[in-house]
Amino acid sequence: MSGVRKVSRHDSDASLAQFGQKELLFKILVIGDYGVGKTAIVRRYTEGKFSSNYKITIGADFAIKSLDWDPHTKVNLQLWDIAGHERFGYMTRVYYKYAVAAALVFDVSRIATFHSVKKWLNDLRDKVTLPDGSKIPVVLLANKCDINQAAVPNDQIIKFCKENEIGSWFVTSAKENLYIDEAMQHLVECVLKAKVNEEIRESIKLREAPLLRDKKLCCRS
Ligand SMILES: Nc1nc2c(ncn2[C@@H]2O[C@H](COP(=O)(O)OP(=O)(O)O)[C@@H](O)[C@H]2O)c(=O)[nH]1
Ligand SMILES: [Mg+2]
Repeated sequence: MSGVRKVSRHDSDASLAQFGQKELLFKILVIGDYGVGKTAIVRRYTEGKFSSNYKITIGADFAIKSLDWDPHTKVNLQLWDIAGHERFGYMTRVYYKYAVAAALVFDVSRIATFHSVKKWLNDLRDKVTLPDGSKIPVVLLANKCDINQAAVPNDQIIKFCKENEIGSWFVTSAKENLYIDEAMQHLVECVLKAKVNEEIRESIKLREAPLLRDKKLCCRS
């Protein structure tokens, strides 16, 4: 049995155009060392539950969370739990394929899991980019903040984020339900912003195209 309940598969880019509503599907990866709370975070976020005893999950698995983002937009998040592959310390390209964002998790009470974050980030950035070639948005989650034994000082986390171009980090607790909604909300905002930028770039390219006489100049941004 898997640790994350499969809810349903949604068709990519399903359209609610007839209701004047746009529906988006974002694949979001949840990665990090074994035991940091990835499954707990996904469960908390998608089902509102916490358990201290999850079965080890085998194989890639995902859960869906639907957000009514604004009156015109519904966002379906497909959260991919790493599902028992942590022991390898990296993931296959197939798992990363089509992902538009990632939550990178470590356990604040175990410094070794923080040291692994760099490895996860390198693997991620090596294997996946947004369609325009830019880095996918990443949020760093310092989980289990309810445990009063923070082994990783905040300044180390801040320094790491700065050095590795991670825009934001959140102190979270799947157990106490702290800052998980906020972190995911932030990640979706980043994806929407990246998507908007891409759309603008596309429209600029389209508008510029008839003006270009020299083909060699075409489509360079
Ligand atoms: N105290 C505390 N324990 C947590 C938290 N999140 C997860 N855990 C516990 O940490 C263990 C590993 O969690 P799990 O979600 O299976 O980790 P995963 O291997 O990264 O998927 C389980 O016993 C969870 O109950 C948290 O925020 N606080
Ligand atoms: Mg798990």
